[in-house]
Amino acid sequence: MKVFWDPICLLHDPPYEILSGNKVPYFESPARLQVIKKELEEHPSLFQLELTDSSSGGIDITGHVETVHGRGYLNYLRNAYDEWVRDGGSAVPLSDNIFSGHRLTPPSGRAKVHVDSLSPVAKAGYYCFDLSLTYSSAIASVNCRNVGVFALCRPPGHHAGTSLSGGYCFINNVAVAAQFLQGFNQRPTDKPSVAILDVDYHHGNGTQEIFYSDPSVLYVSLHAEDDYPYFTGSTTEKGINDGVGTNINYPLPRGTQDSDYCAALSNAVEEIKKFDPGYLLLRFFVFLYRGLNLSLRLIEHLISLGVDTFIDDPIGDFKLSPSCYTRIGQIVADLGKPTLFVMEGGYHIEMIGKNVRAVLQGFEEQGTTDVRP
Ligand code: OKP
Ligand code: ZN
Repeated sequence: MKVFWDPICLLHDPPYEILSGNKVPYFESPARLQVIKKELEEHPSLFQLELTDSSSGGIDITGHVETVHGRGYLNYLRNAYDEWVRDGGSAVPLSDNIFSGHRLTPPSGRAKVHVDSLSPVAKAGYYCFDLSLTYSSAIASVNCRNVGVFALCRPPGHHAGTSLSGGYCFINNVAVAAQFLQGFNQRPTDKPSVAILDVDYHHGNGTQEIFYSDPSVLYVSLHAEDDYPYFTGSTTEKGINDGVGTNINYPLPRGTQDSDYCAALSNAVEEIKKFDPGYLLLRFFVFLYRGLNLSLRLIEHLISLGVDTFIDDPIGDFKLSPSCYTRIGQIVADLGKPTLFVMEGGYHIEMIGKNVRAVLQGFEEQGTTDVRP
């Protein structure tokens, strides 16, 4: 499996966050990415890490990001830190709870700022959203022989809506990738469908909002009921207008363990199969392409991969064991389609690498046996 990462994803490094009124070290740390990277590098026969070269330019991702996020919001993200400091604010990098107050400042009517002229921290604030990484992963994924591709990125994205950031998230990586893949796979007549399966502990309110009225994107989420972000994720949220039926939530109680989780995940996978009438046909072609050693793959499944469902996660309240992550990968592989995994949450530093590897390895090994004649 190809894994794409970029050192710019390490730049975003706030010193602390406020949790229940207490000042605590920032859980969404660069160490998360380092640990996962190290774990995957130790298994070179399974994972091939590739550096995305975002600094040398090449691909302009702005247009793709703008299909998901409002221009005013993006300008705000670019300019917020400078304006904050100029206005006498603390030079300590902004934490997400301050960013979530974005509606306090008018997002439009600002002068364009050249990224090069921004302060180092503001630059980090601009670049570290992993736009290039996810975009490059999407490109690479369609050219790659492997059935699975992993975008090893941070900060996570699934709480970021069209004009809203929160929960460590600023740019919705999986949404940008989904829109990109729809454009890339475009046939003259119809817009291809994609499915996003979100297995992070938290509900992806941002991804849900972005595609809520879009019938071409199925969003399916498993998450903790009554936990952050608190106001979204119920089973009654099914989409709106043309998008009714293409948003499916599986809220699960705190304390959920392996067996209940996997049962819900299997149901979610069945819903994705139902959404896709071409499922059996494509499964055949995946096999055929492999046999013919063709490299073309159309990615239609995206996984928002969070491992904060782990029993010892410091902010999640599920009780999944390490072995459950292999199982999650196997159940996802049962969809039998080329899949892009995009990193979301997971905050237990000692186990985050092993749990992520287990999902990817479970997917890869199951997928391999699956398409063998
Ligand atoms: C991001 B992702 C709970 C505070 C939660 C933000 C959590 C963001 C999670 N008292 N703080 O979905 O992993
Ligand atoms: Zn999460």
